Amino acid sequence: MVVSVRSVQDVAIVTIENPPVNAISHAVRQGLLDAKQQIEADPAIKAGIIVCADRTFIAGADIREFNTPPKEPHLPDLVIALEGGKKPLVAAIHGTALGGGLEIALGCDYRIAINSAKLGLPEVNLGLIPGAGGTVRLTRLISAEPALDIMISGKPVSADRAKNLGLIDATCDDDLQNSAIAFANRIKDEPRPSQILTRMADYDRAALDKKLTAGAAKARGQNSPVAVCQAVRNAIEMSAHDALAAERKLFVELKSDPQSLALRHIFFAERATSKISAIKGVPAAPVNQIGIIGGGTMGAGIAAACLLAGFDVVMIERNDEALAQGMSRTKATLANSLKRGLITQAKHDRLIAAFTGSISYIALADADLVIEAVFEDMEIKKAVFDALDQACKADAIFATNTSYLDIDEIAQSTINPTRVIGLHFFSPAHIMKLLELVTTKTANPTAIATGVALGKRLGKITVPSGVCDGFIGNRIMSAYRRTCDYLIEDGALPADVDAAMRDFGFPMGIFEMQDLAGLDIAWAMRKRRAATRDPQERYVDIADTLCEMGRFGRKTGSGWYQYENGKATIDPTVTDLILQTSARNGITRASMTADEIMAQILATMRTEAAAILDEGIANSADDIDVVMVNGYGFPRWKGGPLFMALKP
Ligand code: T1G
Repeated sequence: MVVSVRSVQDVAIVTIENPPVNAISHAVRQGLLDAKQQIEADPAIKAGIIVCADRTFIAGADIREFNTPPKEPHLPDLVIALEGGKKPLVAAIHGTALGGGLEIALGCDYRIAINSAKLGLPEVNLGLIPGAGGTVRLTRLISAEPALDIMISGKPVSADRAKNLGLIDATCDDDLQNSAIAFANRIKDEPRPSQILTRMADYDRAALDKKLTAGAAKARGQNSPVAVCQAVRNAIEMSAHDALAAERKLFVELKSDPQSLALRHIFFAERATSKISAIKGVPAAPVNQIGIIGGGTMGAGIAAACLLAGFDVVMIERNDEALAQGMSRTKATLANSLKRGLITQAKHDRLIAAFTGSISYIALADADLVIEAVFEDMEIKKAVFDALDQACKADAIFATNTSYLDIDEIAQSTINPTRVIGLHFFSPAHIMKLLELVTTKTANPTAIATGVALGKRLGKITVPSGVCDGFIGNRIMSAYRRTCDYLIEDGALPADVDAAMRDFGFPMGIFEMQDLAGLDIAWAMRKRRAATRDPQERYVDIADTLCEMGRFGRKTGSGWYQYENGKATIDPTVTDLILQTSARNGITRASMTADEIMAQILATMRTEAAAILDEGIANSADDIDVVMVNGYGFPRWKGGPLFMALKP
């Protein structure tokens, strides 16, 4: 029974139990409708509460049902049935009340929530808008501007914020069910509040219009934010009946929009990446204390991520000065989280207390897992792992954060290679959600399972990768960066390529990105590989020339572009260099359109992805899409380079 009803004196308690997140499946909709009818028909019942079992209130409509024809009762009709009738309903919220879950709560007369609950209408993240009356009821209940903020951001609000907005009637401590019953006993003999659809909270039209214009402008080619803005306009300009009909029409259109299909694909793909068959049923090793070797940008960021996730962290550096710098980098990140209100002062102080450092590996005697993040040099890394072998307990798991060095070789240099994995974080490590878990030939299932569990605790999207040059993401990026070098030698200019990538939906183009990251990093790698490069492979040396000129990008004031006060401008020197290179190589330059540029970039991504799949480096095409969307700026609403290729 996904929906059950029991009563406590004259209050009915409707409990939904549809794990894992009480999503509104057809059975839940039917069960709730039956429960409402049962309450209305029972003379002994004066009021009802709707509560959910397990960890959360309803987290939304069941997204898995979206690709099949909807079955009655449809959710909008259920909400109307809940708000009708003679007896009041109280929604009792814990965990997250999201999407259709909040819309069901808006169909109730009252809403109460425990202090830790969150409430939102995140449909825009799926390329949709609320489709069960949420755009109308939320706008009319709490006023158009905060309603627009909630729907266009897709971000939930806290119970406290919801109370201040008038979205809920009360908050309570953890004893939710008894608080809800007490609340119901207080209101059961009171006149029912007016239905939300008959209300219209005041709003400032001028301020709203500014937000609506800004919201649509920020959409950057995405359809659902624009639809949210339209739905809010409808909610204040149309009758409730017409606004509901208009919302339904917009929702149905968006449900078959390729952008929504792509976003729903990515939603499930992200949750599937860490379901690795090789570790099914294998318990992760317990991890309480994590050692971080290296306090540079990555080491300090990883230390912050681990502290914020509740681990004890010991940072190791080679001398006192480097240790002090590394620890202060991590503490600065924690201070910033405090300043931005992401953590409380009490939590901040606990994290600082959980953070220690040493220049001696002896401090790692109790570490359960150690993440190495030192300079990208194989000999230096091997020396670190040798020291770890001497200092750490026999069952400690070792991980390297290397971006491209051979982890099999590192593992083979240790006493017990089965406990060595790669954990490739992306900078800034405490913010970027992507984590590539690199499994060596020798890694044992416990080490892999522990890496997956760590990723979950850190709130990461953990994608398994085999060992190869660049793993999944950097390998694909190196391939399409080469293609972009070919394109500028063949006739395009960096600004053309960057504009094409931005128009496609990337936050920035590949040349802007190199100037931001620094051209010297890739230059050093190209020089290291020069001796082994395939002489038959086309090689464009324009970037090398820029580096020889000391043009490393933003940090030197010029790279592919010239920088004045942080603003990029096209530099004729670079244009001339490109033209001369084409001439020197006998290439007759030909201009190309943005579509032609993107077609070549996408083709390269897919070719490299196919090789990665053939070599067994990635487990699935979906995993590769997840990497490109979460680590390389591929527009989420296009689903990834491989999902796009499947489009009819
Ligand atoms: N439908 C189906 N399955 C869902 C689901 C949903 N709405 N939400 C989560 N799951 C599954 C998920 O795939 C995973 O499955 C498991 O639950 C745990 O999820 C009409 C149209 C609630 C904050 O967009 O944001 O209502 O991998 O790993 O990190 O207007 O899930 O275990 O097999 O993410 O603790 C609107 C989406 C829907 C919320 C929990 N609602 N979900 O996070 O667990 S559209 C949403 C989330 C809608 C109406 C519209 C998160 C979470 P498995 P998880 P988590």
